[in-house]
Amino acid sequence: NAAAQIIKLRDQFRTDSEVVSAASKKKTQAVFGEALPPVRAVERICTDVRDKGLSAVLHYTELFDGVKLKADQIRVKPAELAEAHAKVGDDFLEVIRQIRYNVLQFQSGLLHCDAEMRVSGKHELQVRYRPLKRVGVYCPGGAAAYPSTLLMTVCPAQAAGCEQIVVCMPPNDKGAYNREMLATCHELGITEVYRFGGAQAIAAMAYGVEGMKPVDIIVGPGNQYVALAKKYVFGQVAIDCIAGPSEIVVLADDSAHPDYVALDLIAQAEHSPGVAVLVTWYEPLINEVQVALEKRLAKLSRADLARDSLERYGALVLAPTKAAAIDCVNAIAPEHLHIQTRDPDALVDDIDNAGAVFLGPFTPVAVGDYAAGPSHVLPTGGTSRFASGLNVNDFRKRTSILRFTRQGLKDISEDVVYLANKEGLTGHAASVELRANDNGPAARPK
Ligand code: HSO
Ligand code: ZN
Repeated sequence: NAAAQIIKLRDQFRTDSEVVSAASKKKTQAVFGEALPPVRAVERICTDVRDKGLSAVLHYTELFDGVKLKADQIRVKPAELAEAHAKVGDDFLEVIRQIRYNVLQFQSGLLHCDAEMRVSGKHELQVRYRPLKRVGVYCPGGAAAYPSTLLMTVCPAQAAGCEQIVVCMPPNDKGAYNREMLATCHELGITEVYRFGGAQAIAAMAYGVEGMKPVDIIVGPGNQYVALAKKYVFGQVAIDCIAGPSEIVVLADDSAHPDYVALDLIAQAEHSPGVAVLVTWYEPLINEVQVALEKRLAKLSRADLARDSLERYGALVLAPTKAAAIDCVNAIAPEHLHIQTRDPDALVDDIDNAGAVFLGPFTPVAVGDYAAGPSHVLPTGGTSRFASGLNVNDFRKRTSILRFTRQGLKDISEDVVYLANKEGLTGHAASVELRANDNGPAARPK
């Protein structure tokens, strides 16, 4: 029941996009002259950018971000990137380098290998992977600046061997005017950085605009408009996922330290909004965590944001049994699951749905968010039922390669001809029969 309630609360994010709320009315009335639900507003922005190009991007940047950019200000100049890098300080760069190393090492270890086999002992099949050529990374600049998100999106693409990586960030002090963000781009070797944010940035990357070629895949988190725009342009380009608010479920028993649990919940709740849920079958922990939350929130800089998330999307769930607790986690299918029990290994096999699982008291989600190696771009909103976190192979595509010999073709031809004729596609059948019945030279006679 608790799971059902949490899922309902969380689904609100999806249904919100289809209704005209007070907030969306105010926003869209001013921009479009009529009240639109977010999903319709995003459709308008994307088609406008597709049809009118850069002028539409600049128009929406002015209306939504309140920044009037000239065409020559949209791309961050190489000198600006170099200057940010020179001024940011060695401490910062050393951290970025170390994390980059961790992420590259992990992601490189995941690369799928090309494969080769003979099927039915005759024909030769291969699978070959190639990197996508041009990647678009979106980095949000709303609640905070996120150099970590640059690392967690750019490094997997680099491990895949992608040649061109483009970064779009909103034109503000958390985005494309932020020293750490620009310095991180420079450190990672990114030279194409644009001052676009929101749905207009996603559309610009998908369709291309004057001065910016279209990309093959768009990755990275963002607000509701960004998420809806990615959904809209999917098909024109690939996307990683439709990212919603951060989520954590802590699965704990009587061994869990209430302060540890409380801070893990707070850490995702401070994303504002963040979904933070404790599931336990040890009743006293509920109260203990409640007390610990109050104590910890009192000392926190983003306490108001965290408190707001916890009130709206937080829950402390008492499950009747351990098995019921596991069912609850699988039903929620969280982005992050942190197992804080005496023997986490004994539980992890029963978890079917989670973007990332953190085992034991010394593996807080924050280590995954910042430094461990797996990307922190993970499936949210219950999508870990079918989706996975961003990884190096998302930046590669697969091509199958086939080769038959004359005998191999003869052997398979009957099946092909039979099924092609059943489908009424006699041209298909004929293309095989011609060869199977031909014992002459394979090449055209000179
Ligand atoms: N927890 C976020 C990622 C993040 N945390 C960035 C800190 N910075 C993803 O769910
Ligand atoms: Zn986080």
